[in-house]
Amino acid sequence: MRVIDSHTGGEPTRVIIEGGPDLGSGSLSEQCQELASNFDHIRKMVINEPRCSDAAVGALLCNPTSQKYTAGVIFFNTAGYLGMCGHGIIGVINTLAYLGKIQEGEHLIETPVGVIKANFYGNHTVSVENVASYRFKKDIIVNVPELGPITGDIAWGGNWFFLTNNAPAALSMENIPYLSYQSIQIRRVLAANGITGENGAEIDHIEFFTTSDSGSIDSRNFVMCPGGAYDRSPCGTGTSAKIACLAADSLVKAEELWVQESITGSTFEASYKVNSKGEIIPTITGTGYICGETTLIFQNNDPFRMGIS
Ligand code: PYC
Repeated sequence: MRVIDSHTGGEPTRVIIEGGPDLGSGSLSEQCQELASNFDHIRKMVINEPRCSDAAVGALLCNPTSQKYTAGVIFFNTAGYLGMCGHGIIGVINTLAYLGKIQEGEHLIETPVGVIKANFYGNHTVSVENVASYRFKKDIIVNVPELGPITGDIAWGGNWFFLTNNAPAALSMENIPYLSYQSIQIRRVLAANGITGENGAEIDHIEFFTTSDSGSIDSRNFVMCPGGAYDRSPCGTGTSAKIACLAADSLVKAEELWVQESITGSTFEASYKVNSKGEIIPTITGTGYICGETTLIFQNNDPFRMGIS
């Protein structure tokens, strides 16, 4: 199996370019179901240690349902499958460009949660016009052991987020282990109390946010992804969820620029427009860099052929 590794604002994406399973020609959510039901071992082999890690997001290129789409893509990580992945789309577009499969310009990419529009400007830079994003619930209070009451919003940006400015410590690199531990506690409390996204969907991303030290940056965040790894990038779907909350509170106007910084200091530029249905459509712009081209080898007698689960 051949993969290309890239990073977007420090967050890794691993794209399978050869040797992945054929998932047929159903809708992307049907193909994702097929992958999860019959080929979940492939996800584990590609993304789990020792061949990869908790920090990375994998991307399987699939048959799109229409020729107008440049590609279909299913994102996954060590914990399972992601509806969408903003940093991952930037990684996929840079990977396709590196392989000479796409040129600068607009590319429609199909994901299990909808079609997104990626604009490749060259020079590693990609804008992602995301799926419609919205705040589902405002000011939800959860009682977290050791922390007490934490107030946050539940929002959709292609994945489900609980967003709070009640960060348990400063959003700085030396606090990453503590922020990771407490964000996982919050996720557990949400699940234990039946607090979900719409239609009972699990809230699998927790986002702390605060102001930035830099005057040109609007917000700094820490995002805990499904599993135990934090996002090294500002998180495209998390920034979309944040933009949806800001729009709902009339704190950011349509087309206004919003700069989101990650815990590692990388940034995404964000803005939104309102479509004819009145929905918030965020656009996230960031850069991605290729950092590896690898043939993965799975020897028959390797006790960790399937990865460490
Ligand atoms: O950029 O949307 C994102 C993302 C989700 C999980 C990791 N990155």
